[in-house]
Amino acid sequence: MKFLDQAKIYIRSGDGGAGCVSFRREKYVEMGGPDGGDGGRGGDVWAEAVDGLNTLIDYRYRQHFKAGKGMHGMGRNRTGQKGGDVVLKLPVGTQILDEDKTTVLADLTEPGQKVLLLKGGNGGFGNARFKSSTNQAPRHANPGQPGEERWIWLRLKLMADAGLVGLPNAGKSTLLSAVSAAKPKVGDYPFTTLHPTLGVVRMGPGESFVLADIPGLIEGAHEGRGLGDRFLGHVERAGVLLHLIDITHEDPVEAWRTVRKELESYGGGALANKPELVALGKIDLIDEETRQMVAEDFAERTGVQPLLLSAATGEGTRQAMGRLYQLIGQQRGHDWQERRYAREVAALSDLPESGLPESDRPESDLALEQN
Ligand SMILES: Nc1nc2c(ncn2[C@@H]2O[C@H](COP(=O)(O)OP(=O)(O)OP(=O)(O)O)[C@@H](O)[C@H]2O)c(=O)[nH]1
Ligand SMILES: [Mg+2]
Repeated sequence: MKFLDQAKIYIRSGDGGAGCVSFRREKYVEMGGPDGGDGGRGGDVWAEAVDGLNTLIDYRYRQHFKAGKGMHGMGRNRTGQKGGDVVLKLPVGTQILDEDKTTVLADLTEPGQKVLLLKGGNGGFGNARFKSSTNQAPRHANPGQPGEERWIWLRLKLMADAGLVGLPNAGKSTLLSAVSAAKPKVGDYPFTTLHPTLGVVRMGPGESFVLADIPGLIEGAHEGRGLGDRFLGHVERAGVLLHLIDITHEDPVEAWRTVRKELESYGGGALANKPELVALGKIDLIDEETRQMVAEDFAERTGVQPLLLSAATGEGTRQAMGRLYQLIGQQRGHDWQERRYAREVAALSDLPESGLPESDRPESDLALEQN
């Protein structure tokens, strides 16, 4: 599925229907009086968060959404029918922003959450409403109110529990594919990953967390270098970060500092303050003794004790996931897993047997059990 994390769309609520001018006309009933009905209300525009979506790609192909108009009122006191609503189905994690792209109008963080974006216009009163003792035959009805319109931005910030960050080629995507059933593209060149991928890491029965792999960061990413820092939004909601560094990098400390600097320049410190786990990866490429030396040197110079792992052989990956899982728990409070699990079960019960997402098939546990 193609990935798109922002889209600009036009929305319009329906016009209200006009009220009607009509008089009761029936055999043997003289001067039947006014019986013009009210116009129907215009349709509303709603946004709803739904599970099972993780891209806004649908909104690239269609950008205009208009709710239905209310029908006009009719004689014999018939009210016009209400216009049809429009419900925009959006992935959980979508923010709705004003046209200026800074004011947040709504943030959809829970599946099923529904917000009213534009209200339909009211229908006009029919002439039956204007009847009074002094005017028993009003020849007057109201027009319906027009609907409202506006342009809005949709911006998706994926809902991950932990985010993978690091320089390009550090091995982030390889690690994600080793610990989850996700299959991100892996390549021996920088910027293999062009958009974020989520994977479900299973820790035990009913225990799992979502790990997000994003494109690599380079120095100056916050000024738009490389792929820039625009994908960092996808780890903004994560509780913790896993910072992966290639142990064969000529200076792992320098690599760490480069990425830290980018994290600090992003969004007023939203990421720099998150708990960060540092791991030196690709340890299969060097011998035991050198690994320890590099790790010690790293700890001495930075004050951070790195974990050691290899996504290729699986060494150390299980421990790293365990540590991450523990940190997420501390960050999110004791019942976060129950809340997540309940959500997952609710999402699955809506799917037909063959429609299970890949990450929920039993094979997804294998990668971890092998370690
Ligand atoms: N030997 C060894 N090679 C690895 C390991 N992990 C990743 N690699 C290799 O390193 C290269 C880069 O891996 P990716 O997973 O694409 O790196 P990335 O961090 O996702 O890179 P970007 O998407 O460009 O940011 C690939 O050739 C991988 O096969 C590992 O644990 N051991
Ligand atoms: Mg990658």
